Amino acid sequence: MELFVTLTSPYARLARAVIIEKGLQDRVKITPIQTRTPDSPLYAINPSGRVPTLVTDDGTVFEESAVICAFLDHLDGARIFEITHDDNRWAALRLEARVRSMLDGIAVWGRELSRRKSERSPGIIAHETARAVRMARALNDDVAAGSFDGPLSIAQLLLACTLHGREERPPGFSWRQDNGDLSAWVDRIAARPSLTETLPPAHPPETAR
Ligand SMILES: N[C@@H](CCC(=O)N[C@@H](CS)C(=O)NCC(=O)O)C(=O)O
Repeated sequence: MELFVTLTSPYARLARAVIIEKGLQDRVKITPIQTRTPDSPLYAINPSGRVPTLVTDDGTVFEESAVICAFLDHLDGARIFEITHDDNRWAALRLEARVRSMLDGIAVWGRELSRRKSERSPGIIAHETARAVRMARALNDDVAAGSFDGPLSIAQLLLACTLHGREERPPGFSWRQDNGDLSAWVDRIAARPSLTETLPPAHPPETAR
C-alpha cells in the first residue's frame, strides 16, 4: 500500500502515526508529494489532490484521515481505535469532533497566511485566530477534566498531531499560553514514537501546505 502525504500536514501525520502505532511500517510505503500546485502528480491518483491519500494493494484510493485511519486499524483484525457502542461512545465522538474542528480552522488560517500578503483576508485571519484561541482554551478544560486520559484514541493522536512541534504555527498561535494542562498533556503524549517519528520539519518547505 502507499500513503501520499506532505510532511507538514497534521491530517497526514495522523495517518502516519496510526501506521506506527499499528506496526504497519512494512505494509505501507510513505510517499511525500507536493500539493496545491497546478500539476501535482496526486491529481492523477486522487482528484481532490488532498493528503492523506491511501492507495491499497488492490488499487482502491481512500481519502479523509478518519476513513484512512479506520481502514488501517481494521487490517490486522485487532482494532484499537474503534469507538465502541458503549456508554463512552458519545464522549469519544464529541472529543474527536472538537479536535477536528480546531484543526480545520487552523488549516484555513495557515492557508490564508500562505497567500501573498496583498491577497490575504484580515477578516478571515482574525476570525480563525480567535476560533483557535477559544478551541485551545476549551480543549485545555477537557484535558483538565481528564477527558483525554485513558486508552490511546484517534482524538488523542489528532490533538497531538495538531499541536506537538507546532508552536507558533500558524505564526501567532501561542496555544501553550494560559493552557498549562493542555501544554503538559501534549508534552507527555509527545514521548510516543508515533509522534517523535512524525515531527514536522522545523522550517516547512514553501510548497508544502
Ligand atoms: N478532512 C481531510 C482534510 C485533509 C486536508 O485538508 N489536507 C490538506 C493538507 S493539511 C491538503 O491536502 N491540502 C491540499 C489541497 O487543498 O489541495 C482529512 O481529514 O484528511
